[in-house]
Amino acid sequence: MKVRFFTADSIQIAMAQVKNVLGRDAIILHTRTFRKGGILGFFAKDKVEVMAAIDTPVATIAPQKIQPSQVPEDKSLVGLQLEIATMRNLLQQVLCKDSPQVKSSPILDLLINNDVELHIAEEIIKKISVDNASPVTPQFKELIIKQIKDKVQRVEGIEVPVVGRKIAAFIGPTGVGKTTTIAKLAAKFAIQDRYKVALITADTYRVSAVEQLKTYSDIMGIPIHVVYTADELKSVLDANQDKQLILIDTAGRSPHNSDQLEELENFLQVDDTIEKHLVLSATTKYKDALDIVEKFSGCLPDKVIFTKLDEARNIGTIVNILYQIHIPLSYVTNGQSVPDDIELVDPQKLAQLIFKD
Ligand SMILES: Nc1nc2c(ncn2[C@@H]2O[C@H](COP(=O)(O)OP(=O)(O)OP(=O)(O)O)[C@@H](O)[C@H]2O)c(=O)[nH]1
Ligand SMILES: [Mg+2]
Repeated sequence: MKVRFFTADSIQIAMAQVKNVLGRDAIILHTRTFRKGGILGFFAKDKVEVMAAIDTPVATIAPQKIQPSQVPEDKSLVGLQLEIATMRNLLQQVLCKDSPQVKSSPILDLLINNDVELHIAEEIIKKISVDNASPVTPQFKELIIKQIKDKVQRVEGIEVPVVGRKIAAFIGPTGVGKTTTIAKLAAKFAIQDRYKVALITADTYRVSAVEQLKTYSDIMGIPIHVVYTADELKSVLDANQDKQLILIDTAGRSPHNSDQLEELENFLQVDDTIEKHLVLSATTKYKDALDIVEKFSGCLPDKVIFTKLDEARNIGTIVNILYQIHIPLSYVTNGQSVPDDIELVDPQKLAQLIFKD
């Protein structure tokens, strides 16, 4: 094995030198970048050093004998080959990233610009078996929309039973739109569909929170109950047996406050028929949204509502969440207007928003 070092201004130039001197079969053993030249650190240039080797003697270089000490004794040949293969892979990855010859992928770029996570974008592209360099044609757009649409496994809004009643609670972090969403749904079910509806608010942290829902309940002529404890919730539920739909508002909880989350879990355990809608804002960054989903999972949410689609730059967070968790969606909201800005999720319409610009 012949080992040589090559130093150049870029990895591409160094690799060209490796190919020229050692030929196409050369193996890359190691690469490093370092700064060279300059005065007191100024004007120094980035340099790349590549350590490469070839198994057979090459005519263009003087024969060199490798000392046995250069090969670690405790390493088998297979071990060394594996190590070399790993290094070669790593280097190829670096080259693929930096090399201008590598074809860019317009579809990948498009998904990533829409804040779809890299591995999810790659998964989508793999599924539609598109060539890396393909432009974003209408056909590919349709295929991507279909992929995303298919990830919306189920859509289940609030279904009021013919006999008995439905109790739905809305949980989630602060300010995502829980109370506003409840007001929109209350208007739909009580005024439009003429069901017997009652509201309960457990958000007693702020006086204004109770006032907020009370204002809507007054306008719509729907009864509202304020509860401070789980026992009070139980009594109010017992006293409202005649209602067909009961909507429960809860105080926004920080996903990082485990005491608050535990309190919410216990509160909702009062009645195991309570359907829990986790409310997430489409404007939340994906990692934060994932954190929220994980932290609220103790409350066993049944469905997810995405709010503020009108404010979100894209639906990247929604797509990423759909690929990470398998939970039915219920509603999306797209504005502050009560009662208009809410609709049941339409998977096709939602998926199409990936290309809204
Ligand atoms: N743009 C937009 N704003 C919304 C939407 N839904 C709610 N909002 C606004 O978001 C703000 C917070 O809404 P709330 O309903 O009070 O949120 P919340 O989750 O109940 O907040 P807390 O009770 O404090 O946890 C209000 O200004 C709403 O008008 C929506 O779909 N789009
Ligand atoms: Mg609220």
